[in-house]
Amino acid sequence: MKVIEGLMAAPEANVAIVVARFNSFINDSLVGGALDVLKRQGQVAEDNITLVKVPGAMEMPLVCKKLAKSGKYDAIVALGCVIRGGTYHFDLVANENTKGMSSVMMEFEVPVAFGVLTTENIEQAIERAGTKAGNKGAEAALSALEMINVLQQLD
Ligand code: INI
Repeated sequence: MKVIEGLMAAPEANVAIVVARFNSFINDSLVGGALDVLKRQGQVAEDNITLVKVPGAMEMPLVCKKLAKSGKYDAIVALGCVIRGGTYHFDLVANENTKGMSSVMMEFEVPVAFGVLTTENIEQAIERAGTKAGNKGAEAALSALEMINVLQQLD
């Protein structure tokens, strides 16, 4: 049986992190978790990590598309947080964000790790940004590292 699976170290990789400014108090913790994983587990060189800040989750797919299209990055880690409010706005932003980023991944064959929280309230967001439910930024970075290595083996 042939098994293809990714290691977590990717010392030669170039990785972009795209982060939304909206809900930045949550997103900053997601970035911290992602950087920690990329550097300590992935052994990705600091110089090979690019951080791009965008206004909100709605703008993330376009920037992910430009980065993927450039051919410069082995993976993109998308970090943000959409918190439900009193209106339908949450669904629009969350749906467009998810749809847009998954279409970038399929079109350009560059993994876009999904570290965008979609929560009912601020408490749920805090729980997932480095407290009792872990750090979804760190988890997204881990999946980016694994995908870089899986895709390398498939190429
Ligand atoms: N952007 C987010 O990243 N999270 C949110 O929770 C959010 N809400 O709820 O409004 C949000 N809105 C801004 C949106 O992403 C765009 O930046 C804005 O509409 C300008 O295009």
